[in-house]
Amino acid sequence: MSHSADLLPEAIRSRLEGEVFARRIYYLHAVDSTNRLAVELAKSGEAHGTLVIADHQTKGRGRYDRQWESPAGRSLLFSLILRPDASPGTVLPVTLAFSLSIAETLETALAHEVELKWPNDVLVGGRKICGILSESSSKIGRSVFVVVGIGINVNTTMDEFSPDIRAQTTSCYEVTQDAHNRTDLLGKVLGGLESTYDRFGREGFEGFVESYEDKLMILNKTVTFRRGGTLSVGLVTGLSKDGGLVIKKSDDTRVVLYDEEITLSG
Ligand code: BT5
Repeated sequence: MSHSADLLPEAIRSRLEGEVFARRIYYLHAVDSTNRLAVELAKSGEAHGTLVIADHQTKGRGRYDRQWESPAGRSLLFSLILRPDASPGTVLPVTLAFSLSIAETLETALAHEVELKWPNDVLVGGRKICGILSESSSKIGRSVFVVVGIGINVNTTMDEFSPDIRAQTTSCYEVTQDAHNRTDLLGKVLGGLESTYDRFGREGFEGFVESYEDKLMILNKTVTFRRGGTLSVGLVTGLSKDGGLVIKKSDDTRVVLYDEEITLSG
């Protein structure tokens, strides 16, 4: 299989639906991490909306130094450079709004229910199909840039994932048992992200809260989280207007999480 023909910039350009995202494209057959490269390009002044996309990553990044598995020729692996005209506090809600947008695009493409696990996982049947990693740089109260990195498992088969993640992972191919055209899917995903970004600019995150909660698979579920070195348990009751996860603890106190890892209890 030719790894790259379907993701070359000309093919991508022919599928673009929006006007700003991916007007400038850096395509790489292989790179360590599209996020790493996008951060470097953003630091040297690359424009808002620039797309960095690779057919293969040798050191795909997850959160907290975790790894993102990126078998060659199978996935969508890309990063967008954003230059929001707003405070660094927008990084979490933009990431959430983007994961909602990707979930909606995948739901249409796969004709299958797609769910979200706060903050950045997109799941089908409880298995992760897409992960998002946002990295930002700010200057006195203002984001200079945000790089949003997105990995979508498109035509990956189960045996291409390492054994330790197979049980929690899926791909578009595994869901529909059909190969998917990565460029078509990318065009749709980018179109959805651009209109989401525009709407976010007009309305903020508030307008996305209800739709996000509708897809939130941990809503009304008991989760465990670590805060200040202490493990706690509580019920997820929804999202705050700025994207925090609202939890009710057994003593009826309410906490809002912004950065903590959560796991489903029991
Ligand atoms: C994420 O991290 O989910 C963010 C992943 C972002 C990847 C994109 S690819 C393009 C761009 N360039 C980069 O270098 N990164 C971004 P986290 O929530 O920490 O999840 C990582 C965990 O998901 C791993 O520890 C594995 O358990 C699991 N995992 C790894 N590869 C996976 C895959 N391909 N599909 C599903 N789960 C995976």
